[in-house]
Amino acid sequence: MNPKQRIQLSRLLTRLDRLDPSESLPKPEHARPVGSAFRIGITGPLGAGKSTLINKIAREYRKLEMSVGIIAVDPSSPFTGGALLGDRVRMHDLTLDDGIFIRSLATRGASGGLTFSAIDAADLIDSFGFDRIIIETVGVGQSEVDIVGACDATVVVFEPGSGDGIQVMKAGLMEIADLFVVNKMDLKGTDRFLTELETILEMKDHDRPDVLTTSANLGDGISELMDWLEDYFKRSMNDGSLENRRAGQRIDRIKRSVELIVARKLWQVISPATLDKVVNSDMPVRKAAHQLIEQFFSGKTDR
Ligand SMILES: Nc1nc2c(ncn2[C@@H]2O[C@H](COP(=O)(O)OP(=O)(O)O)[C@@H](O)[C@H]2O)c(=O)[nH]1
Ligand SMILES: [Mg+2]
Repeated sequence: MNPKQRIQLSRLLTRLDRLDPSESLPKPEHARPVGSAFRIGITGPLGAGKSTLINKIAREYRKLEMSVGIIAVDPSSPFTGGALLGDRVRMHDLTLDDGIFIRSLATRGASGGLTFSAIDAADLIDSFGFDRIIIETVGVGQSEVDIVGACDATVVVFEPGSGDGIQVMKAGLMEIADLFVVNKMDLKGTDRFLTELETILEMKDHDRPDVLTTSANLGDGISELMDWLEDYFKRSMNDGSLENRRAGQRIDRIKRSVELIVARKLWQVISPATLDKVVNSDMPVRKAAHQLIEQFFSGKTDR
């Protein structure tokens, strides 16, 4: 990616972040159809080593002459200023590479929440011709889980000895993970954690995700992780599961877009006075909402 394209992409991403859901972003020059990049969603608790892993993965892709777009969804993101200094230093040489593009999303954006902006951002980066897109989220909240669930492969990273096992179940990470990575294998307590994870996985009734172990800062297990990712990509492309998964994601996004646009339009035509009247009535909340919606769809609005 040349400096001019880099600037163009950065500007479009900034515009995207401020876009109203009913507007569309202009198509960038020479845009490639969206969907060519393989998208990897990486989530897990803060400090598990996700950024360190992503750094290593990105480097491996560069060795294979593939370009990588990285989206970090984290209010305290290490990829921009203001965050953890150590992380920033780690990412530093990556940011000087032409084949790497890094973007942080810390705000909710205008266009209907973090999930929406993150996936739209991935589309945009994809259209600029990147081969791989990696999205990092701190995966405990619902929108973080939604984001990585909207990728082609979902990787959940844990560090042993932090009592995360229970969190896996609570946060719904079991359901979305295609792969569990147990990082920091150089630390104590890894065996116990692996046993605990196995126990949890055995209780699962649907497809069991694979488990890999790494020590990201030492570079251990990275080549196995790369093999897994590329193999997963090939496999899901060949057996049609990638296509199915993307089709389902597309339906979800279109539905969500419709909801956002309808809500936006509704508040444009229902006047504050009408809203006031309903708010100040004794009507139950749900009934009040129904009344506003009926008014909207009947077209008998006051603006
Ligand atoms: N001992 C050990 N520390 C690691 C490993 N991977 C990452 N770390 C350290 O763990 C801390 C958090 O890593 P980071 O990648 O920022 O975690 P994130 O919050 O999940 O993105 C940093 O100080 C890393 O250097 C590992 O495999 N072993
Ligand atoms: Mg991080």
